[in-house]
Amino acid sequence: MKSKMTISRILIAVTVVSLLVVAACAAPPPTPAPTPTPAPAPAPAPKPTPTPTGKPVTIDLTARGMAFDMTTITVPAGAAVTMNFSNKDVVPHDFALYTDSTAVTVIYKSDTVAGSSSKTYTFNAPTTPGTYYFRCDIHPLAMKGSFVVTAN
Ligand SMILES: [Cu+2]
Repeated sequence: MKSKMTISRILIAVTVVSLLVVAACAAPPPTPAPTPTPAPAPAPAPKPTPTPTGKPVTIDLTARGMAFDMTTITVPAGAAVTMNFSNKDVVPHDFALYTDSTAVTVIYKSDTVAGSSSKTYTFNAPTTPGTYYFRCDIHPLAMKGSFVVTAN
């Protein structure tokens, strides 16, 4: 009786092992993992030009007789402004652009232009449409105006 049990157990064990072997053989060979194709390197995005960013605009601003020849300068939002600044006086002037007439927050400030000379500046207009403020920082009460930025 005891040996019969043992034989039964052995048979069961052999059967199980056989089934496992058959199962292992029957199992489809592991498909090789597809070689990951390297993603095509994306074409380098064109680098944005740091400055200028917007539509090019040229402004000729003349200072003469302690006054600017324009009291309103209008440009499109974000314009790349080239300013030809001509100082026809004997005293120095400059061009400073502020967020408003409190002249606290500077958007752009040029170098001083000595009496009777010219300089060309480039700067970006604000990207937010609105009315800003410009002046000569040397003669802020006499030389000032509105810098209007229009929607593109
Ligand atoms: Cu001035």
